[in-house]
Amino acid sequence: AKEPVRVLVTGAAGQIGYALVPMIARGIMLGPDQPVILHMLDIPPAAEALNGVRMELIDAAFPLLKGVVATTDVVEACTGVNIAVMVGGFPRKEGMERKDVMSKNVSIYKSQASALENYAAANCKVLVVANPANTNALILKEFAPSIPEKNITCLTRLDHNRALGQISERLNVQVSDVKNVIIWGNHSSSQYPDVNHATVKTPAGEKPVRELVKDDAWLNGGFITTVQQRGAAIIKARKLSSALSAASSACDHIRDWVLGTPEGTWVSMGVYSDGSYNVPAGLIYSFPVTCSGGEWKIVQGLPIDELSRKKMDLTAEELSEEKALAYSCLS
Ligand code: NAX
Repeated sequence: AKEPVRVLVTGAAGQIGYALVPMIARGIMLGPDQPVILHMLDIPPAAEALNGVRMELIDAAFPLLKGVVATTDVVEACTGVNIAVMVGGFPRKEGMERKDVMSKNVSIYKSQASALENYAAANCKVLVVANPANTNALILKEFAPSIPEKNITCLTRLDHNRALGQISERLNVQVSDVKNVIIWGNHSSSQYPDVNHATVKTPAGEKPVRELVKDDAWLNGGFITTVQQRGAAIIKARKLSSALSAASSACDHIRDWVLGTPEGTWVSMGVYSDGSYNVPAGLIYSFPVTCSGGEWKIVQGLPIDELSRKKMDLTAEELSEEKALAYSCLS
């Protein structure tokens, strides 16, 4: 039998946490033969709710779940974890300045970085979900220097999956037959959802999405804004932000990272830029990646047209500004 993997979920008493922990305990994240021990962290005002989640996990009698740590102590939460899914953060409230929200998250991610640095298992893989996801991940990287930078990522897989979903709806094809969309840049409305390399499996072989959709105005306009604004549309409809889709995408992100992407398929992940595609090095930026042996690699050599270049640069600029704002909160 496999040794259990310890998975940390911060903000576990929140809405995404509530959708995510049962998925992890059922093997959706790490596979149906991989036992897990869940570490759940939240803050003292949510301690009672967190304990309720712990009780429900026990009540669900998940065969793969070998233990639950539910705590408000960041050291206890981080100790020995192999995977850390960072969902906890300070949300933007009406009337708050961007700088004030940033400053709260910078201080949260700085201190949780130190706890992971000192107490997580060697080679711990980190996925930041909480917004501003890319910049929180960057702060975490800065303050956990002994964690390899390749191990620190942020979630743009939800945006990626939203793009697959839009193409599938538009063409009336199975979403599992659509692949290789790309989310470039920030997990914000400046992101660039790119279909230039995306394909659909048809009885006559793989066809480019552009050839099948036959509507470049939509692909360069309405499609992009729908994906960029989907989070806001969910809030409008549900009066709550995306939770089940965010949790499911977080499982997809970790599963593909650990177990590998299928041959010929890439996914989008926010990773530390090495300057690929002339994206400034030193930002956490979403790229197309393939994964194998527990490591991601940026897909190289894709041709980039002029429209794409502009959109990729625009979202990089926003990330550089966020980075500067985050650093200004440190001093
Ligand atoms: P909730 O407000 O329901 O839950 C957040 C939880 O985090 C709360 O239980 C809160 O007590 C806890 N928390 C706050 N500070 C903490 C700290 N210092 N340590 C540990 N826990 C702490 O929000 P939810 O809807 O679950 O969303 C969580 C985060 O995901 C938000 O930042 C949200 O913006 C972000 N999202 C990111 C997405 C992505 O694709 N990257 C999509 C979904 C989501 O909007």
